[in-house]
Amino acid sequence: MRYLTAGESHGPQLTMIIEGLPSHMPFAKEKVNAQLKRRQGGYGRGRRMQIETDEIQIMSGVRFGETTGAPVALTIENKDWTHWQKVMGPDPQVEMADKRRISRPRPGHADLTGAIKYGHRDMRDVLERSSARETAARVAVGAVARLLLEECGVHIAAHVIRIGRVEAAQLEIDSLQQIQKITEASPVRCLDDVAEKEMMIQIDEAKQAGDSVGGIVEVLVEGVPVGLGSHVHWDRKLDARIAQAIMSIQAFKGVEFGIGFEAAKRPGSQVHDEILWTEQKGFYRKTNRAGGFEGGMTTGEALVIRGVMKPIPTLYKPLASVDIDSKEAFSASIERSDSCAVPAASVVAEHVVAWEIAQALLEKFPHDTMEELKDSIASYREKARIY
Ligand code: EPS
Repeated sequence: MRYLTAGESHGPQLTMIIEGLPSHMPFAKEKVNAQLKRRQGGYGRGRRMQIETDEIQIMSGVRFGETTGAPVALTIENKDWTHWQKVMGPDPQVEMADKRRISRPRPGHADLTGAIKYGHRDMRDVLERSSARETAARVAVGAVARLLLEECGVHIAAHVIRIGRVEAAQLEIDSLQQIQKITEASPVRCLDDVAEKEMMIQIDEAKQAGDSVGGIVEVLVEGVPVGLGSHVHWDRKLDARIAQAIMSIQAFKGVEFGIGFEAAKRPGSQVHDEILWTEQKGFYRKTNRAGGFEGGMTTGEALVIRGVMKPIPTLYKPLASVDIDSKEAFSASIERSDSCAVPAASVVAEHVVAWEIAQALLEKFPHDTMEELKDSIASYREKARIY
């Protein structure tokens, strides 16, 4: 299974093509739209999100509420396009193209490097595609993967564990449904209601100071069968592929699994997870410090994946930069922006992970039809239990 996305932040639409889904997968458009709505929210978002109402249009591959097995093409309209038609249209319009030309690169963005690499004198041609608007496309694609995972008994949740200086307390919450319920009601998608308030103050302070804040999100996945991914070759290791997926989210700078970087500080006896067995559960681990992976394969334990997002680099507080025409120093100009997109990024992280797991599932099990996929997963799960 594979996908492609296309679309600029202020172009007419985002376009997604997913190829390789099984036939007869129930396709509830409302479920995809509900995920898109979750991504649009969160405390700290800017004015653009008041303009957009992200919803998919299904262009192919779905009939009477089910996939046919043909490529699924989806689009999301950019409502802001109405303000940008003359600047972002495909036809030559020299006058208007000049009007919104960007010659002043913003520190921390792809602007300058992308312009040098692709030979653009107008850095709008870089920023329009590097914009995090593209994460709407990836949530749509991940939400489709999630429809498949749901059918196969795999469930995902995410929460925000840090914003700026504020860290959430580690709370024992017993089910993913509970995590989903609490985060859905939290403006910063945090489980700890004391930290939540401090996080919001932190975002307000950053906004007032013309600054931005980053944070850390954690994704949890349950119900993943043992043995997705592979130890036999570097590019088949599923944790490595998930790491790439997380790192490819705009502004993400690091990723961890389980206890992650903490492993460097502990002796081996406090890092590795002891193996146990019962008739009912089959093999399982006493702890899950590995975050659900050994040898690049899923162990059957819950996946625990964290990603760190840097503060958004579009600042009201100017940073020094150099104009590409005059080569003179200037203070970066003010742009409309979010002051914190970490809560939204936790939703994006859920969906890029969903895609990787769905893809790994389809690599392991036959899947021309949904029935074939579900039957082979069920018999493999049973074999693994009594192995
Ligand atoms: C973004 C800048 C802002 C954000 C945008 C990402 O958009 P604009 O330039 O139109 O004000 O709102 O995020 C989205 C549009 C979105 O859907 O998340 C950027 O430069 O990355």
